[in-house]
Amino acid sequence: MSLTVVANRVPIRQSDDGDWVPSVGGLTTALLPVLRQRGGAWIGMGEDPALPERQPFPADDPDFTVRRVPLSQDELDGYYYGMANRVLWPVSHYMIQHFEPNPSFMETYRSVNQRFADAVLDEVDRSDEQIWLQDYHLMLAPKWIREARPDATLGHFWHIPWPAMEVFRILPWARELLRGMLACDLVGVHVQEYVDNFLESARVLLGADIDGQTVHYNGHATRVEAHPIGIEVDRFKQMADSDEVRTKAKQLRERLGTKHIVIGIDRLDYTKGVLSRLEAFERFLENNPAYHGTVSFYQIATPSRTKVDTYQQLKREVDEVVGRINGQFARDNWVPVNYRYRTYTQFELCAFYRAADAALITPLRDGMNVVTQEFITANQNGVLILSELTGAAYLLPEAIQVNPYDKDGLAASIRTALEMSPEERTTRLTALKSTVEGLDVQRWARGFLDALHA
Ligand code: ADQ
Repeated sequence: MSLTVVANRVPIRQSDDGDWVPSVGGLTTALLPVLRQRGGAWIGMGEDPALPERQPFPADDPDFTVRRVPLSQDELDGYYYGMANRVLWPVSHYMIQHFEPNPSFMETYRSVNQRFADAVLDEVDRSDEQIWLQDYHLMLAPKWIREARPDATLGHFWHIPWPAMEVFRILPWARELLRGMLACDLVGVHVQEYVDNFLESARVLLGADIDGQTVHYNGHATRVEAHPIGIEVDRFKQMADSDEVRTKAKQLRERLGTKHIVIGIDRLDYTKGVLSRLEAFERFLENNPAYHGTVSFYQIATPSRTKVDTYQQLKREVDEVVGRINGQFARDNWVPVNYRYRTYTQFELCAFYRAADAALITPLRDGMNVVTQEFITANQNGVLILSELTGAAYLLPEAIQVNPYDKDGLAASIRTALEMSPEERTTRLTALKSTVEGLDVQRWARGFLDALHA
């Protein structure tokens, strides 16, 4: 049975010598082997104008097709920068202050989703194929696919939180969007809380019948299930264990020269809690003068959605807080906050994970957060401080869990982490590693597709 994956982005990029190669990322790694084995297609918007609209991949011995849905600048502005980034993202993360309900965004979102649906219908000619849509960019496409192919097998994985019904209903188009999702046979989310929120949204907003975890609406049944995503555990283990990473980690420790290193690694996004984390570190320094000169906080932020004003504003605020903390506390041979605004390779990230005594992963809301799993896999004896407002928190009770809005609590947790006995660190990290091993991303993909088949 072949597979058609529909995602915002395509899974390939052009290398320096002009060849098309798989891009790096959990989703690509999980799904490319399935596509290679079964054949089918990957449909995405493909921002790179050099990408042909349709190309067999890999070029020398093709297993599947990569298809691009080319979007005009206006379409990109309305569908992606507008509806996805300024409407669905903030509402799903409970950050209503960033919500911009502009009807023209929704209008473009409808037409772009229609174009994705048309591309699917064009690629998929047999009803026994599985069609797997990804994420909040594609809530309406399932409905149009279903109308044209009533017997299609349609799955959808939602990578961000599905918010509480009372928050979801803030969207002026909540019912229309839900009806789009309910054309699927299976909707997957990371954790049970999001399953419950989805079911409640369907029950209250559409009057759908709920039977266990199945929604009956308009003559169609949609199962809603938790399938927590993982990382490529083996590859991260190997990278973290390589000589290159060990050497880099050692060099980093020597360069920073402090007894303790605490790290934060995120896309620069207001949901990730970078600002409040920095302020908590500032509070930690205020409350614990004995630690001055002994701790370095290393925050890496990868640029993200840089065309959206709120993200530009966030960047300015982060620059300012870093400057303020270093201005107040730095002294000869000690810079308390090391901040890098750039993208690193996974090897480089592994060196940071390995060098750290503690990771501060404190999103204000996060569907799962896989940086958590990368840290757990690559690190050998550190402490994880984790926001309780992430999907990951449901799965990782051995982390020190914090409320990211509680600055004093967060500051206190840094001290707890640095003073934790080696035995307790080991016990906690061993338990965390064992959970993360079970969440492997290939297993996640197989689990979802098997459930869709069932
Ligand atoms: P994201 O919001 O992107 O994903 P996350 O799960 O944290 O969030 O993944 C970020 C990825 O980017 C990680 O693989 C990390 O290594 C990488 N990254 C971060 N900073 C980087 C840097 N400076 N340089 C290079 N790489 C960097 C969405 C949801 C999450 C959900 C995932 C998967 O918002 O909640 O976990 O999808 O479903």
